[in-house]
Amino acid sequence: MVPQFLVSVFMLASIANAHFTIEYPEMRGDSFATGASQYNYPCANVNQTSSTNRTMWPLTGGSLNLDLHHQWTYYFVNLGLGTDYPTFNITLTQQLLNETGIGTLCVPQIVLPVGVTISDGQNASIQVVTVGQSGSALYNCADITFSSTATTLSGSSCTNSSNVAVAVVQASNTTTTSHSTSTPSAASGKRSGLISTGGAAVV
Ligand SMILES: [Cu+2]
Repeated sequence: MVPQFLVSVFMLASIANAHFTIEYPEMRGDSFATGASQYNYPCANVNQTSSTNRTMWPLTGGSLNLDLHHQWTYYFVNLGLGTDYPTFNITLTQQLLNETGIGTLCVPQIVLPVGVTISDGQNASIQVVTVGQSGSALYNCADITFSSTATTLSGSSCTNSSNVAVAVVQASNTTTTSHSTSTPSAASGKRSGLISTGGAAVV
């Protein structure tokens, strides 16, 4: 019989090795380093320094590339305007998104919400939050400068792993008699199938 504490240690180790990284824009720093923890809001305890790298992002929004290490996650992207530790009060994910699959998730352009006006040279930070089955969130941040000459990643430089998919979480149909009475469109059929479990988490 395996002692319970050993099982716990192994589980913790596997959890710590997972988590996620922001591949683009460049992450503020190593959130796996000693003293950092992705469990820490808002930016995994990774501090900004005078040498903080800033990626140029187009004024209308830029690319986001994540390396995700869990079987599934909800994820959120928030924006904070300012140079030093801005508040992440602008959400860039207008809907609740459920990502499935371990690998690369690349969004060619995260479009800024209507009403958010950006000036050339504006500094900002991006916060990516993932939430899994336990309810505890993971955080990573990247620092950017909005620039009128910046471009988005395109084509082969921004593709998802073949096993990675994203579905918008929506209220499921409350009809209880049958799943076969409606004929979902080709566009919505597969995606809604991923999440039509009455609100329960999907692994
Ligand atoms: Cu993890």
